[in-house]
Amino acid sequence: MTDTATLPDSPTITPPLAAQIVDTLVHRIGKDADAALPHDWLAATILTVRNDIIERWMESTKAAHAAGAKRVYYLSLEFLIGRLLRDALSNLGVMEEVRTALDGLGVDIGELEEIEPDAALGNGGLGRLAACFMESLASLDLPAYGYGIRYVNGMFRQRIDKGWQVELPETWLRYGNPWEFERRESAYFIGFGGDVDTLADGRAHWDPAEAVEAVAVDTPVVGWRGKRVNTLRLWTARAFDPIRLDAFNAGDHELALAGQVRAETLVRVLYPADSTPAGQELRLRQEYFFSSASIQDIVRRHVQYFGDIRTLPDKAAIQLNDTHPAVSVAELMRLLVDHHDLPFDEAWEITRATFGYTNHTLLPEALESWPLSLFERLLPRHMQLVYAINARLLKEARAADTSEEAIRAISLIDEGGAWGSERRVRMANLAFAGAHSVNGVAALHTDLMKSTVFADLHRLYPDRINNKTNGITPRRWLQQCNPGLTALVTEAIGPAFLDDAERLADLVPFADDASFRERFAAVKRSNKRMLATYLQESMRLKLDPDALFDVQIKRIHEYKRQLLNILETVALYDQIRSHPERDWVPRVKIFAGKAASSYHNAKLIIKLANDVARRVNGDPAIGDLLKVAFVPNYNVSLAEKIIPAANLSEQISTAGMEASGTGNMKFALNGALTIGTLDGANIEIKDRVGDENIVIFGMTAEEVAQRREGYDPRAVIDNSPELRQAVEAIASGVFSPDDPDRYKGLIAGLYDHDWFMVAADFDAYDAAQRGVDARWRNEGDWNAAAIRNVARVGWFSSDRTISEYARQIWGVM
Ligand code: 26V
Repeated sequence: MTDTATLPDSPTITPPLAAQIVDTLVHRIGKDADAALPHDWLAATILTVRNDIIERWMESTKAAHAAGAKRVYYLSLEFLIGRLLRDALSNLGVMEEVRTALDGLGVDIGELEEIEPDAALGNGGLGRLAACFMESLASLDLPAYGYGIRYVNGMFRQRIDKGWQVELPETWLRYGNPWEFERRESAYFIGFGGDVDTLADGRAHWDPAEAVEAVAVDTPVVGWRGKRVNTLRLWTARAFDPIRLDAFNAGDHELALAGQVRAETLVRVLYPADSTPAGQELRLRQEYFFSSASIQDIVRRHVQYFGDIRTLPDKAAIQLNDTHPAVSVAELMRLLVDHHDLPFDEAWEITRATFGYTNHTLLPEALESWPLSLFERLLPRHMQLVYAINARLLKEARAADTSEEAIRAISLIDEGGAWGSERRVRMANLAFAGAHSVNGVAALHTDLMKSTVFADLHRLYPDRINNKTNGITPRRWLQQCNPGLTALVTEAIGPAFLDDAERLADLVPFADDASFRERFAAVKRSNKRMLATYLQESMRLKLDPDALFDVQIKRIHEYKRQLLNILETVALYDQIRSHPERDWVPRVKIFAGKAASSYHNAKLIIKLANDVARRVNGDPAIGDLLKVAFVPNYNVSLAEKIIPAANLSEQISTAGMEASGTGNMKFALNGALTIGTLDGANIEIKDRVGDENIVIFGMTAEEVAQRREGYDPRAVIDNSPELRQAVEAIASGVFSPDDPDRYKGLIAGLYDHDWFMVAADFDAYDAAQRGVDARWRNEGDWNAAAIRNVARVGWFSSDRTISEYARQIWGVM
């Protein structure tokens, strides 16, 4: 199907691709071309290209084995992969070939791409980063495995019903999943609860009360140019006894199947990790389930290939994606001490040398900890090991002359408060202690890690914290989602940037070339037209592609300040109504994002965006000067449609709160200007694109921290006529005539504490937006700035990020 000469061991003569697809359709799907539905064609196409992928996959695996290569293991409770067909075809370089073959069969490849389910096994940035990393690992030809959970229901599907978010289950596996391979032989025993017998030699025998079997399901991950194919190994759960026949025969059919149901419950649903810390026992069970299966698999592979468990750190680098897999530290210790008979100290050396830990948020409410009683009941042996690790850690701290207050902060155990709050196991401290590297995801975030949550651990281990600024894969986020821009850039500077995103810098001089600017603007306009058509069809909203497309798409969270954007929209609406004669820049405000189902204010913000949209869009006095769109069901595939069409990228979090952001990078790479605060990776984007090519406003993280002291939001609101007008309009029910009190509580929160400093940054934001209007009127200048963004953000490729991890943390490059 592809150039056969490059295929390992493939026969030199293969039937034409169209014939292969039809053959697959008939023999694998069991349908003929006349009876086939679009899903059948999709499955037949995937299964056909998969053959090529499988061969490369086996080659990659064999080569790594033959070389005795060190492997990277990326443990993550979330992988937000999205659709895979276009990614695979594009990375294999067979897109046109497959398109032509399907054309010949009367099948539109675009239609097939659209019906592929979007695999949403993640909440947001952390999960999407894991998916970008997997792609870059394969593209850089690094042998790597991703480990996670194969959720039957991933991220919920969002419907907007009368402006409210409604959550529906996403059934991405409904038609099966032609990308995956169940490996029934790769199965592991996962125990919970029970008792521990401590043996005389320090080892222990754990006798779990309950157990399930973890079964591997593998998905190939194709790197750029098909160089390498790695494995994403997701665990599913199976009961050891699929049915209790005694119960069944006694007529209790539910009890007979209870074990299987319990096992399936483990992998049923993805937790909304960004609402409240899931205090649920099930969440801890999920974490241990996938950690144990993954660590057992890694240890099994190591012993099988290399014989001696003591060389593990030379051959395996395990990266913990946040603290969700942190129990892996205790699990590896358990295997080394109890199963491989290593002395505790030696096991600890090996463990620390093997693990790296990445932190993705500093918000205190997001730091995981488990009630000690729950941890002990579910994982009694791990509890003992946590105590033993803690004793060692605190001994080291005391030897380093650490204050008692610092000792309390360093301890793996939160001793609980004076009000009888219970003792808890701190997963971030466990991950920190059990890893040789602890990294943040943007420069500012890493600095704040050192000065805030990990200050005392940092003093004890000053060399451990390091920065790895996030990145995104330019294959999905430029080449695949924006073929128009990719073609234009290739025409201008040649194809080198396809293999090295930093070569985009060759585009810088073209920002001053008027004819190139026009062609660039034409590509952007065509992307906007496509988005407008899509939104017209999907939500019956008519948009003017010549308006400024101003976009904020991301999880709905108060710290991300969608409310700031909505308030500014309301203020602008009021201004346009009061002064219709002025020369307004026509704008389309586009919002999309999901709110955790338990997060009341976030859901109210969605409703507010929809209420404002209804009022503004239906106001004849406004016409096309302002439109507001809340696009339902934000996911990876929707982002791929919206980002290439954006002119302005909203990255307006309260400074110090967004660890990095990665959407910010995607927009800049697609030629949008950023309006943003000095937060997360925005700072590094500014440093690269230059102050003149980004719109920065608002308080710095330091200023936010200082301002909290004595902050009086009411005074701020009263002093800003625009803000006050907007806030009062919302609070008095202008946008919710059916329920005038709807936003009373939300607005009262602004007056009362305004934790996210919306009021404090409002005037600066509003002024920055009017500055954006002024810039937009100078088309040439705007396009030049947009081109400079594209040219200068190649550094934010996840290839760069992964090479830094590879060299500085994993030792594999
Ligand atoms: C979790 C929680 C839980 C409690 C309520 C507040 C809250 C807020 C955020 C989170 C998210 C935690 C993990 C996460 O997704 N972090 C994101 O990781 C991205 C990749 O590094 C990064 O770009 C985002 O800035 C960061 O929010």
